[in-house]
Amino acid sequence: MDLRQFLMCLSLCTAFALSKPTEKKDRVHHEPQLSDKVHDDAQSFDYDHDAFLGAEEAKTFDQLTPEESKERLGMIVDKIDADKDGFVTEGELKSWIKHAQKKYIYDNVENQWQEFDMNQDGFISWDEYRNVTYGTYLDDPDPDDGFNYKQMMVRDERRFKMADKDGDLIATKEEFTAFLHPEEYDYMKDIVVQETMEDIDKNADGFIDLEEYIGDMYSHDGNADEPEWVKTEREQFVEFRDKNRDGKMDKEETKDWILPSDYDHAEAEARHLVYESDQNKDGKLTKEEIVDKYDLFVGSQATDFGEALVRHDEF
Ligand SMILES: *[C@@H]1O[C@H](CO)[C@@H](O)[C@H](O)[C@H]1NC(C)=O
Ligand SMILES: [Ca+2]
Ligand SMILES: [Ca+2]
Repeated sequence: MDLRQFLMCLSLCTAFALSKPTEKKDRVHHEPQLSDKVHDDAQSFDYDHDAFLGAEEAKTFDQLTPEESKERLGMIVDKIDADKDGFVTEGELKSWIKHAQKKYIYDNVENQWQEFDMNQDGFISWDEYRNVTYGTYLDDPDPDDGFNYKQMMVRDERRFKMADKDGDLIATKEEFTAFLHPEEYDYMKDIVVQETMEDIDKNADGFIDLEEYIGDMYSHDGNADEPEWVKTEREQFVEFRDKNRDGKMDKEETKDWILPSDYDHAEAEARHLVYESDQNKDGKLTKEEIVDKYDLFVGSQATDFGEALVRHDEF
């Protein structure tokens, strides 16, 4: 379970108590890869297609004729050119790639939207969210299932208020996305760190010490020896996590652990796409330059046909 699923579970699967994990729990959030394909342009542009469109959308282009692909690509270029100056810059391309990669997040929010927007006004107020999520608890504040709904609700409200930038307790779609997927938003990083620390910091002193750190991922199994990975984690804690060597992780150290600043795949891919298609070498792309190189950006039946031949040759 990655951090995203974990956080989603915290706010949504409130009916299920999280059992103590016996396997290593991964709290670290990494930027996902742009594609599960190999990036080897000598073989195919499949990686670039996945990066540029997102894997799902990339598949739909493989069904189109080259003419249809070019036409749809042209329309996409208009969207990428955010400042409408007729050029696509590396920065605009990078933002586009990041957006395409997060499509599954927007889809996820879209799928949940109707359920929470009870009055269908295009916004989700805290009252709506609370009523839908905690309605049964509010009706019966003392349920027998032993689950601490109160604590969960207080925590959700705090996160909701953090996501709600203008403080009106009504979430726009963007704000609600930040609420459900806080690790995707810079302005939510502090609350992601805070929630994680509260989970792990059992003695509530505001720090994560070595035993709390290990206790979060491994529960002692009687007198059994600690597995090798637990010993490795102990070393990791001492050598890398606890940077100032005071024996415990503070907020900053916890942040470096769960939200590492990863290699920026989207930026590298944007640079690559510009480099490969910038004919007059002015550092930015016109629609014409992009459409000329359409097979780099998007698939079509033609490229699919070519790859089918390559695959056929392998047998
Ligand atoms: C939430 O539930 C309460 C109590 O049933 C009700 O008074 C209130 O109007 C509801 N709010 C919304 C936004 O549905
Ligand atoms: Ca708002
Ligand atoms: Ca420390």
